[in-house]
Amino acid sequence: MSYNFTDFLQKKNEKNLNEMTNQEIYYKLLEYVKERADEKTPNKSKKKIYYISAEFLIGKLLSNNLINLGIYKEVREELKAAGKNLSHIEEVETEPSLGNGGLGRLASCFVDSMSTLGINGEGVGLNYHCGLFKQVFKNNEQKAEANYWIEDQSWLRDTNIGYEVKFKNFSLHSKLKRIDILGYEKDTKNYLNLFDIESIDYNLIENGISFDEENIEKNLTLFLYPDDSTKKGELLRIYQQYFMVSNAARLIIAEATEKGSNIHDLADYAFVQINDTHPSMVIPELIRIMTEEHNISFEEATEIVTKMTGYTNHTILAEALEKWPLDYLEEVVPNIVEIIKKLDKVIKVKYSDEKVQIIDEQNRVHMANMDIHFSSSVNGVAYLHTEILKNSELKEFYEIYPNKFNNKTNGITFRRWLESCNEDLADYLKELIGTGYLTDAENLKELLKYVDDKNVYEKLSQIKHENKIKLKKYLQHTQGIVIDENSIIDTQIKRFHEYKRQQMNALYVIKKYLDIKNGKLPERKITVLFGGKAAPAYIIAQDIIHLILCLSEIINNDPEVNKYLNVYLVENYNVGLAEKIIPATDISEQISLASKEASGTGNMKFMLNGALTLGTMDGANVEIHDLVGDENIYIFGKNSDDIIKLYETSGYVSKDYYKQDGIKEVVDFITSDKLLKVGNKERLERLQNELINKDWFMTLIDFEDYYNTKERMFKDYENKDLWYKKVINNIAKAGFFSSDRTIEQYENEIWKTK
Ligand code: 26Y
Repeated sequence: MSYNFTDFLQKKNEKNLNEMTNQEIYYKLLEYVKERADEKTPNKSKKKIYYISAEFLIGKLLSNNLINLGIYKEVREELKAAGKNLSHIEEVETEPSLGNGGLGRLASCFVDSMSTLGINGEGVGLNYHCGLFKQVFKNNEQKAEANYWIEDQSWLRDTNIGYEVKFKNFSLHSKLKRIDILGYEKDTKNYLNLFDIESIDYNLIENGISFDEENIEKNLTLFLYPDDSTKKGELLRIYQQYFMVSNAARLIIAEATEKGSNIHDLADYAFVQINDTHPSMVIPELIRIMTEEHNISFEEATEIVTKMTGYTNHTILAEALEKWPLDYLEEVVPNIVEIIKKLDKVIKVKYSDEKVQIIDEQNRVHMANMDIHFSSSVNGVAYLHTEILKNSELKEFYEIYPNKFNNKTNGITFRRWLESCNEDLADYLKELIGTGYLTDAENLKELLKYVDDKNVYEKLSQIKHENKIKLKKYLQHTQGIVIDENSIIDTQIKRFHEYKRQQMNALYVIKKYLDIKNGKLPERKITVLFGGKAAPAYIIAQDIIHLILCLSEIINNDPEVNKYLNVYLVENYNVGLAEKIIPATDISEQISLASKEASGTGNMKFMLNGALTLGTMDGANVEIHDLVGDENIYIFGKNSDDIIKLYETSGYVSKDYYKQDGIKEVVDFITSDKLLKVGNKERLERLQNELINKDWFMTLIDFEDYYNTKERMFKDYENKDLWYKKVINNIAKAGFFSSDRTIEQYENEIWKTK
């Protein structure tokens, strides 16, 4: 029954493979994979999970789908026989940019795992036509351009499903687009449901990513919520969020009704996981539909909705917890405001504590507070993060609802983050321990048998070296960057944010540069790689990007220094680049200020691909540390208790640290003549001033420990046996971070579809 790609082409009377261009082959593969996916039946169970998320950072899908269909190698061989190279064909695919970073990538790993585990669970989100901006560098600064990723032929499938969504001044008709989510070697599949409008108008885009923000009927799904620093930007986000959840609510009710629900029993048919507060309006929207259209009382509707929803928190940063002004909501969705006010009243009657109110004294709606009161589960995304939620950030809520709080440590799909991105390592693991780890990642522990085997060290180091060469070729050909495959590769790739402290890594680079200039030479060349975008409205993050680009210009062009140190910030970091950079990396930089990174998932990807972590005791680093032990990870810096106390007592004064030996000189270099010659004075001075006089994320407090720990790492790297023993320990313990484990916990402890 099963037919290969060549059979498919013959059946369609296509040209021979060797006569086709890579582009033509890509589109034929797309068709072929879609046809193969048609053979799979959607998962079925009475209860279905709706994972609603404003972001799904799915990455390219061709190779992942081929792997999940179990035909990756077969197709590659067919192409090879015709003189074609699958990896060149993969380059033809555009990368959807339906997300910012960790939260969106997590949602994508989760839909992959739900399909792989045969859980009836689907993603629901929006089909942003230009998604997140494309980053380009000009004059050592970040510029934003529109990223048109949707082509005539794509993984999106049209459906006949669509609903009427009513706003205050107009209605919009939605159109549902779907992407198949294939499980790993499964006969079943799920969908990623992306709602869209048909009236999108690309002509609204003026230049870069600026566009007419008021023309909602034509811009609703044009971009991934771009700028919330203005009222217009915030209103657009409210429109997007309501459009997303109103459609989700309609879909849920339609699918449940079809299966026989009378809506009173909707909680037996559906569970909604709310990914951060962006989809929170689904709670009042479901209550509104039940009361207005199904004759259910407000009390009963509230009870049903509470039972069928769960809220995941991804941050403790106050500025990321959404608080919508009531009058903004009035302007867009007055019907929802009525419900929110009723819910607020229920809480005001029960509790007097201002901290747990839904509507505060300034008439702002705290979306997270509404979620916590009116859902049945509240979870953090790593052990430490959940503890901080319970004991400090959401303490008042934890006292009211101790049983709602639970932890679900994040995970990553090993199909993409090992099998697909690091084939050589995956093949070698199979040679050593068989294929058991593919279905139960904990089986990676069997690698520990080889922890003292020098042949294994040798082979792992060869694979790493090969991956460095592959990365070199790729970066050379796409970005004109030439890295040295014999250098140690030290990588920090993630969104730019002060709490993630790329600025601390930049200070390290300055110190290393000064060391080299002073004759203190590293034993081996160091390549420092950065990648990441900064929100267009986030000035200091742009300044940090500017500093790194200036440093890279100076260092890479200085013949005295560039033999020992190279620094690159790759342009337009995205999922595809991560897949190439991670397998080539030796040092994984996870250096957030303790308590601030909820989990991190890059840390898990690096560990699985044989890099060692240089990190603070933050997010999931804490669990990596617990698993591998002190000797297999490089931990530095203050811990979260100390940091939380410092914030409470306002006990951190950056200037005190600035004055210390070894720090002042480094910070002063930011506005040295050398840098000002290639950089923008205003940006560099602003950043330096920030570090000396504010430093809200305490860069300077951890700098010395960071520098010393990194030096120790470089020294250990020179002892291959020591280093690769640690690498094996890391890969062997990475099984815990499979998103299959995370999803099994959601299923067993919250969703219970089976
Ligand atoms: C409100 C709006 C501006 C907003 C947009 C995007 C707020 C937050 C976000 C994205 C947050 C995010 O990506 N959080 C990350 O979630 C990951 C998955 O749980 C965590 O690993 C990571 O620590 C956290 O920063």
